[in-house]
Amino acid sequence: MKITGVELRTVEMPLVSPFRTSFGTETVRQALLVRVVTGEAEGWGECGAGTAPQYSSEYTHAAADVLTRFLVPALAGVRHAHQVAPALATFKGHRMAKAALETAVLDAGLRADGVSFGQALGAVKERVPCGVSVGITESIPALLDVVGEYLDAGYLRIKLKIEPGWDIEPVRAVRERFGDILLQVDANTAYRRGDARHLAGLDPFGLLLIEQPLEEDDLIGHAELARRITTPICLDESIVSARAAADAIALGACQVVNIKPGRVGGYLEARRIHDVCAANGVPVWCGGMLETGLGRAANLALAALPGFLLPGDTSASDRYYRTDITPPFRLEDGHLAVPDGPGLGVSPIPDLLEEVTVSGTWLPVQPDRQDNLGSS
Ligand code: NPG
Repeated sequence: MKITGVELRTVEMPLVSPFRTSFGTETVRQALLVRVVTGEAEGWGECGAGTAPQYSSEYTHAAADVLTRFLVPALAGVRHAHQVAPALATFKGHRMAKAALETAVLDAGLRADGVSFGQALGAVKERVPCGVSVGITESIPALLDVVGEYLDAGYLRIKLKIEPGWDIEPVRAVRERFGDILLQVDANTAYRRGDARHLAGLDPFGLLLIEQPLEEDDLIGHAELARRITTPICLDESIVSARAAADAIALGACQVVNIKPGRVGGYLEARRIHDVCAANGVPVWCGGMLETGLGRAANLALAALPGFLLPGDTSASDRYYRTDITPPFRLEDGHLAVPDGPGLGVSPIPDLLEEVTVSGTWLPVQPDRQDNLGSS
């Protein structure tokens, strides 16, 4: 499979409602889409980076820049998705940009071979149970309304975003109103080691987990916290690779892992993390970064692997966007279907994609020496 070139496209899509977390509020999702063109097929990848470096150090413009200057040129000679990460390894960091590129190469290869993402990754389910992530709201009554709507829609698990000043009381209110639902919280690094006693205040509420309470480089702090609270700790931002997952587990820093392919450099590394966690008896679930239908399709395939034992942040298209750029993913009985067509199994609808595109660049991939010798 020879890669002819790569198109980078920035899209901006209004969210159906603002999404507030401890690191900021998003009202419009700015996403960088990557289209890889080969002689046989095209493939798509979506970069999880947001407008500003607040969830991680990556952001859309930086991702476009590193792809243009370094990552796309390094594809010369790459024939297969498994060769992408080694070809990019000389460049530090930028995992979300690397993930988008690897995903697009993988998608092109799988479409050419008529194999779905799910088949390629080792999916064992045709549909996956879905949760929903609920942002910080202006008041507790407003939160209860939002949670009630999501439960009525059929979501099987609720995740509440928390931060200092918005933690125990919202959790208590949701428990009191909705009883024994599957409930978890996500702090996005908003707490410090000294907050252990305060966080133990969440213990009586029987949460599935607390996600990333402390800073991403504080594995020891998480291990200490795990000894002081009974709510299981799940790591997100800290887990940037299979080795990081193995270290966190060995240190006792987490009992559950959130896998986001963008955060870890792609679906191939995401699968390795799944394998490490499964080997250690650690349940995993699939996180989300407000993806369009393209990223969602791939996340659903990953979430269908056997170690994904908890519902993920893989919500239906209408939880995010009035109009998605792919045919919408719809919740049925609390589940989303795993696409089974070749590659991602979905493609952007050209007119809809055009409407939300704010910029685009075409980057030809130079043939390398091997190409000139005629190998395929
Ligand atoms: O359903 O896609 C979704 C959102 C889930 O809460 C969610 N994502 O911190 O995990 C997170 C958060 C996020 C959103 C992270 C945007 C990064 C970017």
